[in-house]
Amino acid sequence: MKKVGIVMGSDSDLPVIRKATDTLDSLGIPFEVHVYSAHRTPKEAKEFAENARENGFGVIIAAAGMAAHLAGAIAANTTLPVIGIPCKSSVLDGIDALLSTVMMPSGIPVATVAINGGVNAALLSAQILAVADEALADKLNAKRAADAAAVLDKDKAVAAELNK
Ligand code: RP5
Repeated sequence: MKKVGIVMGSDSDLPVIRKATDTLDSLGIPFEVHVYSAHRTPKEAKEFAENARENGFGVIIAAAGMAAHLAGAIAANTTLPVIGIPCKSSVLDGIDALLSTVMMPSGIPVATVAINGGVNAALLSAQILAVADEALADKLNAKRAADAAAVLDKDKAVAAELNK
């Protein structure tokens, strides 16, 4: 199976990244994590993106906060799909990172998830890999069914308590 590459702009983004790695672990998807910043270590970020396809990655998750240009910078250097996670790390509550990540000009797409959306970034990367992997698609279907069953259990509990 292709790996998911995960890049974060700072180790202060780790709590968001752990949500992604936990989700990938639960689906048995291999991943590799790095701290590469678009502005502090631009050379390393560029090299990672340029070599990602030949290094066995199928999709890249890039997480950053504030003036978050990491996902766009990674996307500029690979044609692998890039998923951006805007991180909440400043006085602007992540709105700065959201706009910086989502508003890519035409030509270099970044698929942007919610602010601090580590789980959905992992699930979207799994869905991308599952296009060519039936076994992984089956796991994703099973997870959706289990998640739905959990919600219906909560419905029963709430209804039993409040619907007199
Ligand atoms: C961004 O700046 C990082 O992705 C992080 O979210 C934010 C703050 O970084 P630190 O000052 O905590 O290293 O580049």
